[in-house]
Parts: sequence; structure tokens; C-alpha cells
Amino acid sequence: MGKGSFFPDVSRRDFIKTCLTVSAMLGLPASMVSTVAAAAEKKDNRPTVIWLHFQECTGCSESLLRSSHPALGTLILDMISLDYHETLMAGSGHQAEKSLHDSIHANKGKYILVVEGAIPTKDNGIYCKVGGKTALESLRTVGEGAAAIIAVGTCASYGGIQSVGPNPTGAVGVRDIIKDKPIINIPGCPPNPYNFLSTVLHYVMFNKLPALDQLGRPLFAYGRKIHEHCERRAHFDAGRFATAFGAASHAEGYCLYKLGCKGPATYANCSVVRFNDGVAWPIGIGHPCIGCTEPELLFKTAIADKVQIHEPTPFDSYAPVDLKDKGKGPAPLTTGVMGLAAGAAIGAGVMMARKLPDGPGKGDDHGSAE
Ligand code: FSX
Ligand code: SF4
Ligand code: F3S
Repeated sequence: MGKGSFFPDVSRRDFIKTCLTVSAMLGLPASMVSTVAAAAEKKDNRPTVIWLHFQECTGCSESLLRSSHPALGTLILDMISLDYHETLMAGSGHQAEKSLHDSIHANKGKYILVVEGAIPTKDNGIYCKVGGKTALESLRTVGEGAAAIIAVGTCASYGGIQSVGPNPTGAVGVRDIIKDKPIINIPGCPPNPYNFLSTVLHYVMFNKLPALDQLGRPLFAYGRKIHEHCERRAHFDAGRFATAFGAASHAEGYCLYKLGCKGPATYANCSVVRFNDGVAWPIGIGHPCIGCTEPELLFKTAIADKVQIHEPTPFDSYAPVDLKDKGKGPAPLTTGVMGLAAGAAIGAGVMMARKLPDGPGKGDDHGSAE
């Protein structure tokens, strides 16, 4: 247990690191970290959340709540009052359905509905049923009393893999069904847990949803393309491309565009926030971005197909490419990270959070980052 921390199992240091990252992501000044921390710790301010699962793989819940770093999942679960979640709750059968029914009526007009998975619409929606009700019925019933709906993952946002042609079940996203509620999409297959956490914290702090783009995604997380902050961008600008998986050009960290990278057409912050406590992301480990946050890219454009480049001009804060480094391996990563830190406040904030020392005995709490 973390001594001095409001959250059991989260050390004060990990908590402050997480709040620092959230502040940077939301574009708040560093001085507001304590406001973010206070919002996260406010017990009487916890929004009631009902979480429904439809057509999906549950990777979104796994990514959000079972993250390798316990602070994130714990914070998410402690910051909300989670009344119903089909894969997490202890109750089952009629007991579970009763708690859903009771929560809807006790919190009418005030709860947040989180939807994970696509909704099949063909043949009256019979292709997905939970508790005897179709996904379509549940979404309409539970959605009616919600203050806002968060569609988590690409399936709930746009239909995801289930909606790929010929789309035998008529799978669609939440926004194709519900038209009269604020809906926020947090796409990604799976999405980054920080994008969900920051959205909830924004709601708790400001009592409103963050600004969205035309696809309903929070601008703070999906306002820029992967390509703008990619650690391989310097290679793209210098025309150095990996030509085949396993080739020397691939091993040397060259740009993955010619292997089908969708980064130039994909809006997301993976290149800055990354996954697994900030250590890994697809392009960083050598796989092209497959555009998992984009409705027309994920599973709808062949992985090897190249996307069109609309803005070929180099991002102006990137460090110059030193061609003498050719073949030295890690140098490309260094140039990319330098450009990232120089060019983007969010990157700087996230990097700062990562640099906070873990202190003695990582996971316990013998010191304070404050
Ligand atoms: Fe979809 Fe989420 Fe991809 Fe899976 O639940 S966005 S298939 S990671 O898990 O909905
Ligand atoms: Fe990075 Fe892909 Fe852009 Fe290359 S094409 S710089 S790998 S995002
Ligand atoms: Fe998805 Fe591309 Fe990020 S595949 S996880 S948007 S790097």
C-alpha cells in the first residue's frame, strides 16, 4: 500500500507522475498538477459509470484497467463509481441485471455510459445479446438516461473490425445509433489508457467534456498526426526508408512508410504518450502504424498499402539528420526524441513525468516527488 497516497496500492510518486502526464496531455500548465491531483482525489465528485460490452475482444478494458503499470488502472477504478461492468463485476445473472437497473434509475440523467464494442444492427440486432437483451436495446435504454457517452475503442467509435465488409451483422459505432447525447470517441484498438483517464479527469475538473474533432475525438489526444512526432520522422525527411521486414534498413530504424505505415494519415498521440508505462508503441518496435484510430484505415486499408502524403514539409522542430550516423543503430531514435522534446509541450510534460525518479524500492513509498 502506498503510504501518504489517497489511493491504496498507488505510491504518492506514481500518483504525481500520472497527474503530471495528464496535465501535459490536457495542455494545462505545470502549476495545475495539484488541481489535477485534487480532482482525482475528490471522493464526493466521482461520476457514476455504467460500462457496457458489445462486439469486441475486451482488449480495451485490458489496456485501460490491467495496464502493466498499476497506478493507471487503480486510478481509473478509484476515480469513478463503477456500477456495472460485465467483465469486472463480481455479481452475475439476475443480481447483475438488478444492479444495472437500480443504477440507471438512481442516477438518471447524471451517469456516464461507457460503451466498448460495436453494435450489430442487422436482423434487429440478434447477433449480440447480453442478459436477454440485444446490444441495440441495451444501448438505447441505458443511453437514454446518460449525461454523456464515452465510446471506448475503435469498435464502439466506428464499428471496428466487426464492420469490415461484408459486415455480416451490420455492425456500427455508437454515434450511428444515438443522436441526442454528447458522445465522445476514444478510438484505438486498443486505445491508450491515458486518453480515457484524461477525458474522465477533464470531466471531473471542469464538469464538461473536452473539445472534440469532427469524428468526436478529444483534440488534446487526437489533434495531431502520428507522423508529426514520430521518432523515425528524421529518416522520412531524409528519404531513408525500411524496404523489407528484417532488412538492414529495418533493423537500423529507418522510416516505415514504404512498409505501409499509416502514420501520415493517422491522428493519435501514441508517438508521445506510448503504451506500457511509456516504453513501447508500434512504430518504436518496428511495426508500421496500421491507423487503428481512423475509421477508414483500420482493417479497411491493406496493411502494406501506402497512404497519400498531403503535407510533405518536415516538421520544423525536428533535429537535423546527421548522415554520418547512418548505420549506427540507436541514433535515429535519439534524433526523433530530441525533436519531440523540443517541439511539443505535451511531449515535454510526458517526458518530465517519465523522468521523475522511481525512488528506493519502486512500488513502495519511502519518499515524495512533491
Ligand atoms: Fe475493439 Fe475493444 Fe480493438 Fe478489442 O473492447 S477496439 S477489437 S482492442 O477490445 O473494442
Ligand atoms: Fe514514422 Fe510512419 Fe511517418 Fe515514417 S511514415 S515517420 S514511420 S509515422
Ligand atoms: Fe494505433 Fe498507429 Fe498508434 S496502429 S496504436 S494509431 S501507432
